Amino acid sequence: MGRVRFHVAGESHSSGLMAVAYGLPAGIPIDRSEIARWMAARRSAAGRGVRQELEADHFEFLSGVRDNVTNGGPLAIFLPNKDRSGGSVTSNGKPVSLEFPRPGHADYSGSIKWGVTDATVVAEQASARITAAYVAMGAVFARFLRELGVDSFAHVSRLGPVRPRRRRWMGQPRMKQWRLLSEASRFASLRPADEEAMARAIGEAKEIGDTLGGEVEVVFSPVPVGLGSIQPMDERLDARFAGALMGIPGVRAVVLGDGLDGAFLPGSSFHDQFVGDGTSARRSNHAGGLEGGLTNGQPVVIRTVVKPIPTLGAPLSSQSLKDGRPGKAERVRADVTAVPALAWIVRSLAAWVMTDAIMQRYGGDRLEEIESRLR
Ligand code: EPS
Repeated sequence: MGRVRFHVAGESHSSGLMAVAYGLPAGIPIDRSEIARWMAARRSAAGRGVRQELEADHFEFLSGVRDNVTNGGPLAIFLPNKDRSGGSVTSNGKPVSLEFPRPGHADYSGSIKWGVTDATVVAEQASARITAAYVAMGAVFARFLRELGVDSFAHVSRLGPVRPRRRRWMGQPRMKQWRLLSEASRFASLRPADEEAMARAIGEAKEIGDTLGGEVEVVFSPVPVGLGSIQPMDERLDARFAGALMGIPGVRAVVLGDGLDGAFLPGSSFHDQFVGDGTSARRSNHAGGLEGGLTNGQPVVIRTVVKPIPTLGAPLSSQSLKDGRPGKAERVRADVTAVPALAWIVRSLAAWVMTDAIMQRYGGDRLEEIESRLR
């Protein structure tokens, strides 16, 4: 467990969600309009459904803020839900019981676990609505990092059949430019031509009652050398990033740098050779800025792969939780894809891990102490 602990609670249609972060220093600016902007971006990202038009994602601080800066206490955010109906809803607005579990969802396993024949109680906990709480706090983590000069952005690097051209992030990427581009796009895309293809793919999936998964790439730069740990194993920064990002509903894989395809290249092609100028500069960044569980001074680059949403407009085969008879999975209100929204969610959780790593190495009680140590 790191220095900065982060917890969320709440259900999809309960009275609301909450996020709490412990261990943040005093003095981080709390800009409510910036948090609201992050939340609105997640909510209005392309591919989401009608629920997003219902929710306003208002938020209030329960503790941790005084005069628009953190005060060093637990930072607690409450997000009231507008839809407090208590359960999943059909597309015509009437509550249904979830008797037929959705393949790919927690419905089945959770119902067996808790001994229920209506998976609503499971779906309420397993809903990706909770990611609104991740992002509310993520905006604060990202702001902390920016105060220390560490910039970040996240973009959709794959959406169903659409595969934007891969870019190489090494040296000193023009972070501000990429951040503004990705943030301005409802698809979290870096290229208008990709947006058109993504819009088409989402439209086609919706038409046939299908859903889409994909991949988000997050980049941090500049990053100081030596964040993280070699041991204990769970404090290797690789493990911390993978653990946090795998904690997002629907995530199936976390790839550090080019670790997926690159692992099958010979070492002479994969490893990032030094330029040899006495700095941390390398000729490539296949490692994604992480070697031996530590940052190496190159941009940290991580890809997060998410499966398609399990709630399909054209439902899949299922069986009753009551008597096992075959039938179609429940058809409830849902999104076509959450991949563009995932860009904000991934950046939020990755920013938490980076915040924690910085606090571990340079930590203090006040922002200015950390700033001077980092300098
Ligand atoms: C979700 C289903 C939909 C989404 C919801 C996540 O909600 P509902 O069942 O009320 O239609 O809109 O996401 C959010 C509300 C959100 O803010 O992200 C699910 O089953 O995971």
